[in-house]
Amino acid sequence: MKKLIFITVVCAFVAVPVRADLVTVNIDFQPPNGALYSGLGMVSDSGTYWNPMSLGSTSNLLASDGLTTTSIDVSTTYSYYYSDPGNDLLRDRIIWSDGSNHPGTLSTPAITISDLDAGLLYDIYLYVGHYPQTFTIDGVSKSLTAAGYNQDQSSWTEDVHYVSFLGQSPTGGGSIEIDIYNTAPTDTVVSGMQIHAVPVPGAVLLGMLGLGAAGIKLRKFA
Ligand SMILES: [Ca+2]
Ligand SMILES: [Ca+2]
Repeated sequence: MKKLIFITVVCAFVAVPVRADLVTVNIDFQPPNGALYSGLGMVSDSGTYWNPMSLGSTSNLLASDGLTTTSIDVSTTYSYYYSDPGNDLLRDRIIWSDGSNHPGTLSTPAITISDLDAGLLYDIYLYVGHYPQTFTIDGVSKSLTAAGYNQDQSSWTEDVHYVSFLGQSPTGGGSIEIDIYNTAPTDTVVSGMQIHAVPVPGAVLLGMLGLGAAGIKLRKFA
């Protein structure tokens, strides 16, 4: 019986497609030394750590546990930043151009995520306070209407406080590019981003098949 339990445990570990690199990386875009958000986003992940990021690029971002160093790098072409009172994620942002109103201003790509695992898919969540925005990934555009700076995570609503792009496939080089357009006469901004790795559907299927095969073997042992 002990042998059977041992085999069951081993097969479970082999079959379930848990990967150490299935991480979530959170970024709070803000001025240098801004008020760093700590808490949940809208991704299904219990981590509460958010990497602070201002202009330029940041390498080897920490996972949402605040401890694990990832390979993931982010660079932006934003050129300005600003902060208002409110929720620590939504209240501060980086801005395309000089912070005045720039209707129709386009930055391509505004954000480049690189050194991703080309064998995984990624859910990308983008957060903004106050300013309506349109984000585009791989030819698909999503808009948010934005609300004030003060609402906390329990009130965040898709297409108002954030947009999500699920199951994005990186390029062969491991990159995902994000464009930003402003659809109203307002600043082009971003306040936060979550990058959440998910297994490709085929890997899940293989895992289930593996578990099924293990079950057949176990019945033979019994
Ligand atoms: Ca912040
Ligand atoms: Ca922010």
